Amino acid sequence: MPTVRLADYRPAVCLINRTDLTVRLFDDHAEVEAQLAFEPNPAASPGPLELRGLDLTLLELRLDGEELAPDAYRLSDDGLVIAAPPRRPFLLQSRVRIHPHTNTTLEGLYESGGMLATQCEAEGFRRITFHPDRPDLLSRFRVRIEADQQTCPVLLSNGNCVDTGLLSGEDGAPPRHYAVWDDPFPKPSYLFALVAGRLEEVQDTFTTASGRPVRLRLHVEPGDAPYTAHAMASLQRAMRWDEQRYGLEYDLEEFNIVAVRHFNMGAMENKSLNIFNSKLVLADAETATDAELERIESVVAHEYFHNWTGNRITCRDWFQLSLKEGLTVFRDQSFSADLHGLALNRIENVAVLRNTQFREDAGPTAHPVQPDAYQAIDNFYTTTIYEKGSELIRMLHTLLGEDTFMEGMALYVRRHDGSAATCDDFVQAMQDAAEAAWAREGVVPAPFEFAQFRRWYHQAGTPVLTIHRHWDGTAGVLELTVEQHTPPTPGQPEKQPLVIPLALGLVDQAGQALPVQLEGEQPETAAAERNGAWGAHTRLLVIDQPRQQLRLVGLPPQAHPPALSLLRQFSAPVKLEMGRTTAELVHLLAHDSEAFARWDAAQGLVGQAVQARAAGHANEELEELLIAAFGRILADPLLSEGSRAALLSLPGLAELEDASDQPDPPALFAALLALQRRFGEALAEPLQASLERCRPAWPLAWPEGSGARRLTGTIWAWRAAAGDPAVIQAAREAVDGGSMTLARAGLRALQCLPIAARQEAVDAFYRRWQEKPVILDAWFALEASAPFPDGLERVERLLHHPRFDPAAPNSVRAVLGGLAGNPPVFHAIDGAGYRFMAHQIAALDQRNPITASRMAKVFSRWQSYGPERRERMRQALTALASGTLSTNTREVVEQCLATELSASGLSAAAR
Ligand code: B3K
Ligand code: ZN
Repeated sequence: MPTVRLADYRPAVCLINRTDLTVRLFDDHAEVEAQLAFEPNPAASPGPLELRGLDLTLLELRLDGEELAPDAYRLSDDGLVIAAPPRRPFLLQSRVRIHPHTNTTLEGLYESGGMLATQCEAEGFRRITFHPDRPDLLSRFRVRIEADQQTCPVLLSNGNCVDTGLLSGEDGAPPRHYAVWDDPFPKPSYLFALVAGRLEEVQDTFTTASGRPVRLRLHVEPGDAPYTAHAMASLQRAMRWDEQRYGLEYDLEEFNIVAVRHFNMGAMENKSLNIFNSKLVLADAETATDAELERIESVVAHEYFHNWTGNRITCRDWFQLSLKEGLTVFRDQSFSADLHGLALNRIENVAVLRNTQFREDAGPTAHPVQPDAYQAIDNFYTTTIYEKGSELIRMLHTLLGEDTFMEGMALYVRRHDGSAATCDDFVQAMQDAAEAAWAREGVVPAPFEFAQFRRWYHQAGTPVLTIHRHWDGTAGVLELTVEQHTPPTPGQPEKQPLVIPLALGLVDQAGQALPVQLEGEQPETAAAERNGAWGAHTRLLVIDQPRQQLRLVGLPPQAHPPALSLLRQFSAPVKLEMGRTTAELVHLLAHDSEAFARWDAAQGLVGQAVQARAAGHANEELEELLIAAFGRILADPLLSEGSRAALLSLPGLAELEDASDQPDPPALFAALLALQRRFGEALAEPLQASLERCRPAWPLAWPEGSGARRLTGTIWAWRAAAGDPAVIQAAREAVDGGSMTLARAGLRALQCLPIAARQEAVDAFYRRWQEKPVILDAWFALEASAPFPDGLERVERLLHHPRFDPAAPNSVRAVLGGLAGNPPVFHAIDGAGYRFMAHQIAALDQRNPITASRMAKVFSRWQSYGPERRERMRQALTALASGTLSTNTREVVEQCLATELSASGLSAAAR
């Protein structure tokens, strides 16, 4: 499969004005008639016209009404080329046959639970009809759908429905009908959508800021309507928020969401017809956890926000994917933070970033936020494009401040609305707004160079900041030496220094915040003004040199240096390396007024405690300190239950692995469990008291009570690990209660304990939810990650379970992802877990390459493990590589096997 390169980008030879489709749906196939109105592109030199097409049977091809002579075009496996298209506007008509009912890739048009639905991003449209199918070609779509009225009463596409009616058929044939949809906004083909089926509809309305009514409809499988209220309310909140914060209004008379059971990812932002994985639509407190409700709210918002950042301004080519994804993630994170509080939201997002993106950035599939080459674009819907992309936008926001950032956004929208843009266009709009603001405010010199900031888009790898300090206790001067370094990544051995916003604070011996004043600056008041949203006691520094010295002056002279609270609010996606002592971290955990840095201190300490246990010798002293600190946190009246739960949360396994040299995942996993038992035993009383305090909040409706429920989950896990019979019973009984959050907290608390109550709870959950596939996936995941010796047989049984649907990516991910998250079984030293996984991925790849290639990334860190695991994983990868693989999976497997990563890129990463 050839590599696609950004350097090869050329404007299309022809533009398209209109894409008119007639889609005729039948029981076992569909026929698609397309009329494409082309015209020569003045920005391109003449050349052959390339249309893409996959698994299409061409029935007819006409140019301006005339059948095209066989020698006028060339048909191949992946498209059709017209050697010499007319140098004037022309109409190309094609008619093809496709087979949605046997399409297991879940791309293009396919069947799911009796309905037909599409997924076109990135390159699915070519499975529907011949088309250039590139994001920089925007055209107006008009779509006529014809189908059996009984099996497909609902017919949907983008835009407004302009006509419906009955078709006169043959006598005795089942009645057929049609609907015509017109989308007034030109769009790229990846935003096309079509849905046909028997669907139940839930309606509501929204009136835009300028007073236009919008009809909102959610379409779900019959029987699911009672579970749609949360998604609908989330949509309305998102629509309002985008008006209020960004001044961006919805632009059509209707907005539709369809829930589909078989879906490769979370959801898709097709213009006015969002298609969602049903697990991200169907939810209430009884059927979904608080975390799931919050995720649904944020994904509904994310897809809605794409209407401006993605649809109206789209991507010129797929190398610009983060233009829409990074920005839209930033927008959905801001939305959630506005609704539920910035501090906890930021902590959650950073935990995800560290456990997924940092891991990706340190392995063989590391790539820049703007990659410059790929084989299968689907492999690039990664946490780097999304989450790191969002961090880049956040850094711009941090560096420019809210007002200037919003001016940059407005400029970006003004310049590029209705067109396909690049990441560079976005940064340019920000730069222009910033330079205007700096000129207005007399800011000289510029606080940073945009050209240097742009390197973030092109350089892969997580930068490491190494900080050394020198304390002059007599003068009250703290000298910091900050060095930045980005480790090598595949294809990028050398890295350039970046612009890194570093937010910093100081905490004195008594736990008070000290003002941060750089040498040569005015004290206090000036700092407060300059820092804006950060407040007087946080200083935002710009690190842009390989090595930089900073002198913090005006500090009270004393023997002990103040504690350094660094990277507040996680001001940049970097790792810190500095010799902070346990005492200093404990001090920050007790006193830091900034929530993120405080949480981060706890994470660092717990991480050390886990590593010590995994290495075979518990650090008693550290554990005692943590127990005392957690005791204080549990009793601290100034903290919310949610903050307590966050401070008590344990680091993720991926992050722990990345912080170890040759990690031993089963040992880390056992250490985490043992530590929970230790905390549960040592903190019995404060945990019990906190439980009593949380209990009255259990029945409150989300988002109320979610902090208390989360803390309850932690307490249950720790106390159950310590063997508390009352907690074990409460956890078991929660499965039969009215809150899914508590039910799953109970299951989690019991999950790793080889006791009868565990199996009883799991069985009870199954009995209760066996008819609801979306919910039952949680059961599949639980069973697949049960850390018991019969692990692989258990997984094998799950894969053959009558309720397991191999065509549903959710279920496949539940079982295979559950196995990958089951260290003692997946990482068994004999390699049986790896072999099993490789075998399953190879089989899955035959049906669904997108889901298979994602799963293949479970092997990506093979080189970081000890010699035995490394060899067994390599064998599993090699076995995969020796079989027939899709382009998607082959690309991932080959990246993993390529050994160009230098030792330094692989060694234990800094924290
Ligand atoms: N844009 C889609 C993702 C499409 C993935 C294609 N393989 C969802 C989103 O990011 O909103
Ligand atoms: Zn998106």
